[in-house]
Amino acid sequence: MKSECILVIGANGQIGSVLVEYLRELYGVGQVVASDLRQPDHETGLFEQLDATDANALAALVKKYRITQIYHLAAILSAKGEQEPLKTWHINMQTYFNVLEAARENNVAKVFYPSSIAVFGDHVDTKAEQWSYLDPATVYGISKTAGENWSNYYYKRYGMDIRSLRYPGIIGYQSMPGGGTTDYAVDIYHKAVKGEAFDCFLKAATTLPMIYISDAMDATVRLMEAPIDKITIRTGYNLAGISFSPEEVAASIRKFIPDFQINYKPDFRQQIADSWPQQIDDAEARKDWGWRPAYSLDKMTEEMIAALKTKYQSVKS
Ligand code: NAD
Ligand code: AKB
Repeated sequence: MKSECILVIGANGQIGSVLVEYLRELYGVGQVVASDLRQPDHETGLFEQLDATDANALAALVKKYRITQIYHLAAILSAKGEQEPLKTWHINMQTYFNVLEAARENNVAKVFYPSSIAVFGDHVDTKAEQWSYLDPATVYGISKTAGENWSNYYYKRYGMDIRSLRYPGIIGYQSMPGGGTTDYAVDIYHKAVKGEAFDCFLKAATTLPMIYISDAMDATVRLMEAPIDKITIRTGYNLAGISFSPEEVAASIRKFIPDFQINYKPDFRQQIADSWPQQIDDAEARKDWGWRPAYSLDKMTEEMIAALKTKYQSVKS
């Protein structure tokens, strides 16, 4: 067991609730402090309520637990962010500045910053290369691009070990997404397993980059555990899993639930999706720290459906 003390900020969200368990298995239950604005539904280890916009409260937690690594997950995502752009900018940036400063002042050894495919915009035609131009169309994407640049600045200016992934849309059965444009790809499985038709807020052929939660966890820890000399990118690494459209995921679900039905009712999120690339080139992550995704669309669908069936059956009984 490694002697780390890890702080996860935004731990109750879609990624955090899975990542905390993953890190606790790896490092030990007592080595991971979960924190969030809200109390968790159930506590499985150390938890501290924290508003990460409060710099003093955040720094006090880092001191109290002698934190060695911070995973900073708190943010407002793309679709929700468009409802309140200035508030989104404030939360996404202020929380990150507080993390960077608390880490710098307290010699935190490593920081993880989750970036997103939302950093790309209209200048990417179909496939985003690592060094494609970044012209994000959403306030969320602008904040992620700025966050990446601040990560690089703190690395260069202060020598801090900050590592970052540009996550695609994350799909998992353990938790629900919190206001993104890729959320449909989680909701669709819940509706399918409950035997309900799904109203999709994107058009049938809208292809987006996605990744299964197990692959996302593997990539995150693989990046954070990589020897420091293997990390050549200090903004954010491109990361690819599986790209698919709503009609393709519906077809995959029908292999397991043949009568599944989907209707298309595009809303404001279509414009956000249209501004994002369809494919991601993650050659740098593969080369630098050996990244390889394990899940195909059908393999993910099979696992999602099996896990959600078990979940809903145990709720009934
Ligand atoms: P989420 O919305 O599900 O969870 C975010 C959590 O942060 C919530 O539990 C919320 O209560 C908490 N939070 C919000 N404001 C806070 C504050 N001021 N102080 C403390 N906690 C606060 O988000 P997620 O999907 O788990 O995403 C986690 C991170 O990964 C985000 O930075 C997001 O941008 C990034 N990301 C997510 C995806 C995805 O598909 N889920 C894709 C790309 C990047
Ligand atoms: C969103 O849709 O906002 C997120 C993301 C891809 O960053 N899932």
